Amino acid sequence: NQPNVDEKRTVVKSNYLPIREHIRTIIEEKKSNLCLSADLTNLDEIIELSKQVGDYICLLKIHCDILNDFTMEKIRQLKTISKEKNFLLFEDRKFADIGNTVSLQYTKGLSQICEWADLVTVHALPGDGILKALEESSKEVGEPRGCFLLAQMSSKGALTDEKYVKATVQYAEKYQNFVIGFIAQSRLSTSSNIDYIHCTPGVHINSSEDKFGQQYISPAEAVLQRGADVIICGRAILESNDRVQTAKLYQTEGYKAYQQKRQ
Ligand code: S5P
Repeated sequence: NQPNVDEKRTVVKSNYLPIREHIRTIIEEKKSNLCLSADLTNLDEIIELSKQVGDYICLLKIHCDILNDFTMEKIRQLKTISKEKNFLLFEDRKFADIGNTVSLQYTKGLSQICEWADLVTVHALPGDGILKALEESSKEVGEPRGCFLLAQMSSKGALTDEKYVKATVQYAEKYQNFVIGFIAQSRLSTSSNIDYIHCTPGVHINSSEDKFGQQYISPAEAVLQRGADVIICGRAILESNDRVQTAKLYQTEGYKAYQQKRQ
């Protein structure tokens, strides 16, 4: 006998912290505000990497549509590691379609994202129906789910001007249970006192840009000047000579700034 949706929700309430609080707790417990952006094309490699660096990160972000070897069995293995190592799994899907379509993209297809991704990214561009659809779909699984709204992008020429950012924040406030924070390049002012989690990508110590318009800042700048809670690092770690040591370095740098900011 499968529990019905309401029974599943009761289980959620008793077993899990709300997701925003959960992330803050992980950050404090593990002394890490590092999100590793594991932009690799092989899920076996991500699984191995997550075992090696899992202790030093609070979130693991992937792009499941670039994986050559995606299977639900493998993604469940990654999920098990995320629970053992206490980080959340984050699919950077950047949903950007009408509500009905995103809800299908979220729950169906080969990757069934909603089943395993604690967090996803969503563009505000289509209007707030996108959030209504994703939130409704997320309630069908027996675990808490949340999203980050993309408010500002790190890439040169991004069209996310002030008016767009303001409207994005308003959507976040309307769907404050599902939208747990923002992908942003600055601290966004909100009219509520919700402690939205701000994640900042485009973080690299040794580089200032890539050849396609990505723009980088240091972990300290991201946290102290731009107001990030979580730093998102990809190639800075993936392309280093020693991924584990470099992850530790970004963990240390990021958390030092996080503590400084919260004092
Ligand atoms: O504005 C953004 C938003 C995101 S989610 N800029 C970004 O770079 N990202 C993602 O962060 C991007 O899709 C990639 O997965 C990661 C940055 O990778 P890096 O290798 O440049 O650190």
